[in-house]
Amino acid sequence: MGNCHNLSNQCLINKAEDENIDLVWHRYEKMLPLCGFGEKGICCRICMKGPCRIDPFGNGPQEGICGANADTIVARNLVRMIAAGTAAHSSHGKEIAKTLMQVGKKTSKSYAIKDSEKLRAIAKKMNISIEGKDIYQIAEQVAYESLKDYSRIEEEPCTWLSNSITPPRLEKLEGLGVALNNIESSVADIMSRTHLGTDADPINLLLAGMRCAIGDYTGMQISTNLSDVLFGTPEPVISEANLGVIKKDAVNIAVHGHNPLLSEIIVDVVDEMQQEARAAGATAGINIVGVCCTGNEVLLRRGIPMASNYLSQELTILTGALEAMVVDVQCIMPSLAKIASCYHTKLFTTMPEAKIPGADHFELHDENAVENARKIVKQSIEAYKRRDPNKILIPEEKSQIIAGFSTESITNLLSKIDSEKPLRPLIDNIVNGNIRGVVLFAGCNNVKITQDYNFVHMAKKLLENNILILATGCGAGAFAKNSLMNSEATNKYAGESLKAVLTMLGKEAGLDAPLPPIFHMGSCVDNSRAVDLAVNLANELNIDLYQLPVVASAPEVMSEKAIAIGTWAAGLGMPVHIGLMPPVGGSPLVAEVLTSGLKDIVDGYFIVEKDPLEAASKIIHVIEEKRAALNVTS
Ligand code: NFS
Ligand code: SF4
Repeated sequence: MGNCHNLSNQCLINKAEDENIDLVWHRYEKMLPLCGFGEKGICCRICMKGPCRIDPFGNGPQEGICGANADTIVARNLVRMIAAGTAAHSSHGKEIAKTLMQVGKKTSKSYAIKDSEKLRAIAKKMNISIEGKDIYQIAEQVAYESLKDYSRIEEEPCTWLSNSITPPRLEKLEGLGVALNNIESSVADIMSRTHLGTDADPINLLLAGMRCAIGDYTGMQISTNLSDVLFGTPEPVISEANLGVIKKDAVNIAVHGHNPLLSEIIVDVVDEMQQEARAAGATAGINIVGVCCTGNEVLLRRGIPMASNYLSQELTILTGALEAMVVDVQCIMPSLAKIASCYHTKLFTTMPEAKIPGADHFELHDENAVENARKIVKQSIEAYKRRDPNKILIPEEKSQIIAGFSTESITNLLSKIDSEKPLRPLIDNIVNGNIRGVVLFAGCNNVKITQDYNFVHMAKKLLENNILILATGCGAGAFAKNSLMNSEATNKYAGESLKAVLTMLGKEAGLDAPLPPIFHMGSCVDNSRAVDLAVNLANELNIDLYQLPVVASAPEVMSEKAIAIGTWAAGLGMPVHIGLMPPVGGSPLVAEVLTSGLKDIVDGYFIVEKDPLEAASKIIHVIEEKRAALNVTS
């Protein structure tokens, strides 16, 4: 089977070729060369006089039929990407808030409050009085106030924005008119102003894009915090990652997508159905594995192993040992249906807004969630009996991981060292230079880059330079799969002073080994956790976010959601590294604003660098600059 070693993921790509199955990499090859106009963002399909495209070399048309030039077209396209990303993330949060509302009203059949302590803390943060209220009344009110962030008419900033960032940052965003009052109207505003013949000013468009992206951030805060209330706040947990977590003798079910409303229920019903699976011949019972951010959600809260991040999702089916893939929303390749049809694998869609031709649709509503989850598991057990043993090839690769680094779990751990001021030990170690700075890795995989390569190579260099890493989304998936989230990785890759800190913290945690050098904070919406940590640090130091030696990075950026995240991260003051140029190259003006002009307005800005080692060097440079400005250069 070609040149694959130790049954690696590559073996499955070879297997696909042997079986004449196209995977994402093959489809990419067939797509080359990619459309240069699209890549530069200078094609416009906004009205039917077009499509129009601007000649980037200056020989052909320099304006569309309506007169829109490259700057207008690029800015319009970009902010529409932000709007789509924001819509995706924040509708996820809205579903969670609506579910919490039902729980509060005691009308939910499938969900309950798992973390009432967090619920009370949230109420306090939202200025909701809890005097004399029971937990359900508090839940209802928290849900109500959160849902207001999607519907507010009054011109005041969203609650989850104003209660979660530093005071100077809020003031700055308000001054710029980007501290939005309503997430959904910020999306609608983008669609409206980018309609033909409305906003033609690239700067005005970009500002609206920033406001919408801040809405993306707000929706993430809601997603993370209310999910914690319903499903529990993550605590450190040991698990495994990579395709090797798929078990030969188990009924393997992958949960894929983003919203924990589905995957939590699947995990719940599995316990009662283990016997049935064994009776069907699966001696190892039922094995749930995660893909993409839904995978991250159940990994952090339930210790469910992670099979794959975005780009290798198809490979889970190629193992021939996956009975079912259950998907909810976002980042699900439609190709899964066709690939599943070449195997015994069932593909289940579960959300009304995300159907895939060829999949079986079991819609998950509060009234029937448990019942439908059981049906899905039952059909997966049935599928097990149809497995073709000749088609099974499970890679051996898997890594041990420690995940579950919520802001709360990090703070709890630190409070063992200083119970009065838990953040102090972290701050002291940043100030004395043992930890030079912090990089938050987020975002996707992109087929334009060898999967996980940039994440891994950047991380190794940053760790060597005593920079602590936080990770979410498919970035976290990349590190988990590549053995960078365990104690051994600290010993192997962390610079001396970072290693000493992590070893000390590991001891405090009762681990007898260092903490991992990269903290897995969760799914993409859990970028809010990293912001919370940074905001707490900044508040403790009485400074604003941009002054911290903190940088965000999405080296294999791909989705519209990632564009939204990058934009708000810059809006909150962070330098944001991205490994690929977004489709803005056709407007030197827009590109200049994003990589430089933005800095004067919001302190944050984009650094575009594809080469991982070069990117790491640039980040280190920025971190040292920030340290110097803070006067902590030791
Ligand atoms: Ni984030 Fe998570 Fe992954 Fe990218 Fe998609 S799964 S929400 S968008 S590809 S990191
Ligand atoms: Fe062309 Fe203008 Fe229509 Fe876009 S909006 S397709 S640039 S005419």
